[in-house]
Amino acid sequence: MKNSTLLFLVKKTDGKITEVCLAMKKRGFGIGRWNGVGGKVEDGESIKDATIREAKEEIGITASDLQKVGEIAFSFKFKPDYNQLVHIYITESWEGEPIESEEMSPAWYKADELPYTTMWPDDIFWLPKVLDGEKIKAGFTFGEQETILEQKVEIDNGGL
Ligand code: 6U4
Repeated sequence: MKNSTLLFLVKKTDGKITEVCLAMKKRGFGIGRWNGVGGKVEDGESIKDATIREAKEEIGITASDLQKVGEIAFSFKFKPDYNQLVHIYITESWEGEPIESEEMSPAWYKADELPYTTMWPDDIFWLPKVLDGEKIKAGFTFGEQETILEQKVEIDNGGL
């Protein structure tokens, strides 16, 4: 399965995540959905370097101090080319302000008011756990029209 990355910039208050930067995907895979920033890992590139590169390309910031919070295997029953293992990170550290690119348009949301109905349908099953400080390992299988056919979400605070 090919590797891809997903990064959420977060702001904390008293140690708790209170704000999350999402970005609207303007083209291609996932168009019309709010999500973290990220994309495919290129040959010879480390997963962390890919995460930093994609964040720069998509919203113009230079992220550092990435915290790995999850891994999710996505299978698309009718579009196996889309199958991917997504490596998920959060960070409170970056340089620059998120800005719009050709690919994505960023916005800040309160952590307890994320627009789950215009996000990937799997997000509601794992992102609240991540924002609560848990680490997860998960798997989702999508059917036609990106509906969830199967899912498994495990808390994995030791393994990542
Ligand atoms: P190009 O070829 O530049 O359009 P690239 O930016 O490399 O592609 P893209 O946009 O295909 O990659 O990356 C997919 C992004 O979507 C990654 O950040 C991972 C994320 N992603 C994929 N399936 C997801 C899902 N079911 N739920 C989710 N994020 C998903 O929240």
